[in-house]
Amino acid sequence: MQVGGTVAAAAWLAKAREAQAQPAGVQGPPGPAPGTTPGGSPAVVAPNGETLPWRLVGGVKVGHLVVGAFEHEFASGLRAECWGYNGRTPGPLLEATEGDRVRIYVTNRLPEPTTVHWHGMVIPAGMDGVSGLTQRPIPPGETYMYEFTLRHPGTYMYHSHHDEMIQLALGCVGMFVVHPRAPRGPRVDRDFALMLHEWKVTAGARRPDPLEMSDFNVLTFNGKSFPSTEPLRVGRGERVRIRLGNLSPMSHHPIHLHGLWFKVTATDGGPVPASAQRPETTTLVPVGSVRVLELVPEEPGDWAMHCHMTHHVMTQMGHGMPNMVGADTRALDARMARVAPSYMTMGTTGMGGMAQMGMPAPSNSAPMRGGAGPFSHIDMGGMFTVLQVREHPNTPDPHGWYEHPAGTVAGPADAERLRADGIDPAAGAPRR
Ligand SMILES: [Cu+2]
Repeated sequence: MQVGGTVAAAAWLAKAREAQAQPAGVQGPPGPAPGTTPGGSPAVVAPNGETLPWRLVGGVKVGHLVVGAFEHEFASGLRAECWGYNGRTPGPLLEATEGDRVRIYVTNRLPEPTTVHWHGMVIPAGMDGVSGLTQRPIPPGETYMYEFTLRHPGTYMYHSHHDEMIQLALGCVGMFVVHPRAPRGPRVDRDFALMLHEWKVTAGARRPDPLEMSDFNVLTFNGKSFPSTEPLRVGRGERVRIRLGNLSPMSHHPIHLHGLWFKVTATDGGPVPASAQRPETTTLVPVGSVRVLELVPEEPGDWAMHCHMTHHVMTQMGHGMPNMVGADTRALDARMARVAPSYMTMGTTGMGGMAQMGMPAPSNSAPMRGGAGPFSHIDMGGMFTVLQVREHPNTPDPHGWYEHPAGTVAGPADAERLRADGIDPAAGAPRR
């Protein structure tokens, strides 16, 4: 009976994934999600993720989450056994509409009990998923049923509420969007959901270390580190919503967007009144919180979007190394060369250039990794992605990157122009 159910669920999920892979009427990923919600907003896109398919049974939206272990790839060259929902972390995006009744089955394939808590949702207390307090934990191998009505639209999350330190650190997290039934506020053209997370993956280890408290070395948007993060593609002048959820074990993430200003229009506690929305370029997303941003980009380009904690955008770079910046290591290098001919002390001029040196690294690690950029190597990894603002967002870029109009890219200063402007690079800074 259980085997039959599992096979049916697997077939259903496979079919849903297939449908997800080729959304009708969309040219090139990512683009607007197929269809719109009853309130008229576009469906939410989860970059690098997927949306849980519902099955309508007697007017109830029925979904199935299978909690288990699986191999997850953070970026090419870096994999680990994570825990999550339906073979992914974060789990599939749950997306429904205000007033919907949902019935969510949770099958536990972990080696220990679990629960699912619906973070931020106001539902009957017995559905809140807190192990011991509101329900018995789900034993391994068993399936529990949660059922409630989505009374309040908003952006919420879901996560384990049993053995939280282990299960959240290993990836038992996801997002849950409830659209309003009638339009609220200005209609958005694009809607994205990104979950922020952090991990400690010791080089060569099979699993992330759930006991780490501070030295996280893999930082992710929707489970991926740059350059494996899928860009967010939008049109110039479009109204864009980005829903950020943070279920990292320990860190708050100040998320920064370049080239535009945004307002925080909602949290997981509901809409922020217009009078309390202030313009920002960075917003802190504390652990256990959602921040919903709305923006209208006016300047096309490839704009960086990243956590502004510098250690969170240089995955696995430099932790545990001595500080060599500015050190004169010529004598040391000469001595070391006697025993190791190719020896060179690293980090004396900073670490930005180390990303592209292709140094030998332990297997299953992503040290000193960034990504290829249109001008040179991008030395950031981790919690970094690109907001692609285009005049024609549904037309692919011929070279994969923004084509800058002539004369709008910073470059080497022209000697004649320097002279005309009275700038002498050999002199010190101008004095007043
Ligand atoms: Cu961060």
